[in-house]
Amino acid sequence: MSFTHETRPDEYLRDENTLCACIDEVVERSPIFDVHTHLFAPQFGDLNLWGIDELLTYHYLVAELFRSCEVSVEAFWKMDKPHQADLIWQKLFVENTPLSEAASGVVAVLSALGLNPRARSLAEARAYYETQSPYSFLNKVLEISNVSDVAMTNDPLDDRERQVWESGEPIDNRFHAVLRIDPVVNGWTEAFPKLQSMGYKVSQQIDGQTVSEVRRYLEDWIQKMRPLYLACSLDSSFAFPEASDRERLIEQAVMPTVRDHDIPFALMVGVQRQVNPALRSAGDGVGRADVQAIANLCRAYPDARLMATMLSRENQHELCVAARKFRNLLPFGCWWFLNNPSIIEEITHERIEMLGTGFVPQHSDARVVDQLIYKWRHSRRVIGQALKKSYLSLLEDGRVATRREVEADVSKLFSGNFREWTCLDVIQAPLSYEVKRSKSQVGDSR
Ligand code: FIX
Ligand code: ZN
Repeated sequence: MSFTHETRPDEYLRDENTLCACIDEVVERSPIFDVHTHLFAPQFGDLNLWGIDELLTYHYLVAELFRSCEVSVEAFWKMDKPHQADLIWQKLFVENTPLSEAASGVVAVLSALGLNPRARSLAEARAYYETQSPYSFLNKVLEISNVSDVAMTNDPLDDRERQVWESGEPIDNRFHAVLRIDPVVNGWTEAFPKLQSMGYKVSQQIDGQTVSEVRRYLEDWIQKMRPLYLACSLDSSFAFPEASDRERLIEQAVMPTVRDHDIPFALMVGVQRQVNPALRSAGDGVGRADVQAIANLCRAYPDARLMATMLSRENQHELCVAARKFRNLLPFGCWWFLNNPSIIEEITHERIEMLGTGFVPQHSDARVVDQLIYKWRHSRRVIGQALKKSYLSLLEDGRVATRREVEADVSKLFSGNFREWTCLDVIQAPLSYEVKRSKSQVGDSR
C-alpha cells in the first residue's frame, strides 16, 4: 500500500539516530525561498551573472586575492574579467589551498558541476560553460540547490534595470522583485536629480512637495514591480529618530507607503561603506550598530511589518531580544561577513533558543547564479546541525518529536515564515493585490 504525504501516518522519532536521520533528510529535500540575493532573472540580460569568470571575480574573492599576492589594486582593475579570473584562480586555488568560505564555495560549485577543482587552468571550466545557455544553466542550478524562489534586489534608478521593467516583458515567475531604496534614503544629493529626470518634482530640500513626490515614485514602482518588500541597507551609525534627510525620508515617505500597501520593510544594518575605496565593491566593512534604532521603529509603527538583518556578530543577541519584544519584527539571514558556517550555526542556534522557529535563518546574497549551489549546501548543513542540537535537547527533556513536526518546522524556516510575512500567496493573486491597492489609496492614516 502506498501513502501520499497527507495520508502517510506520522512517525515518532524516539532515538537520537532516527531523529538526526530524519532532520538531515527533511533539511536536504525542503525547497528554499531565498529571501535576499542580487541575482536577476534571465529577462534582465547581462545583469543575470553566471559562469566561471563571474564566480571567480566575486568581490569576496577579490578582497582575498590582495592578501595572497603582490599585484597592485590598480593593475588588477586594469585587467579584463577573464584575466582577473585567471589570476584569482592561480593565486587562491593553485598556489594556495582554497580553505576560506568563499574559495571552498567555488570548489563545491565546480565539483557539483562535474569539473575538476584541482585544475591548473580554467580551460576545462570555460569549455564547459561555453556549452550552457542561461536558462538551462539556471534550471540546473535551481535543481541542484533545491531553491524554488529567488528574491532579487531591484533599483528603478538603474537605467539597465528600468528598461526591462518598462518593457513589460514577463519575468520568470521563480524570481520576485524587491524594491531597494538605498539610493534615495542614503544618497539623496545624488538621487534627487535622477528622480527629477524621471519626472518627479523633487528638490534637494526634503520639503512637503518632495516627500509627496518620493511617495509617488515609490507608489509607481510598487505598482510596476509588485515587490515582496522594500529594502534599505543602513550604515552602523543608523539611529531612529535622528535629525537627518534619511530619517525624514524613512518617516515621511517610506513608512506611510509600506503601511498603506501592507508591504514589509527590510532594514539591513551595520555596513560601513567603502572603508577601502580602492577595492571598489570589495571595499565595504562592518560596524557595530544600535539595535535601539530598530526597536524604536517597531514601537513607532506597530502595524508595519519590519524585517531586519544586522551585519555585526555583536548585534545578533540584541536583535533576538528586540524580536521577542516586537511581534512586527522578523530577523532574517546571516548577512555577508556572517555567512560563514561557524557563525551561521552559532546565530541559528541562538535564534532557535530565543525565538523558536519565528525567523528566517538564511539568505544567500548570491550575485552569481552558480553560487546558490555552495551557499545553500553550506547553509543547509549548518542549519541542520543547529536544529539537531535543539531537537536532541528536547528529546533529552522528555518530548519525542514526530516526522511531521520536523517537516513543518523546516518548511517554516526555509520558506513558510517569509511567505507569510510577505503575504506572498495573497499578493501574487492579482485580485487581492487590487484590493490592497484600493485600501492604499484611502490615504495616509498616520
Ligand atoms: O547591501 C547589500 O545587499 C549587500 O549584501 C551587498 O551589497 C554586498 O556587496 C554583498 O554582496 C554581500 O554579500
Ligand atoms: Zn545583499
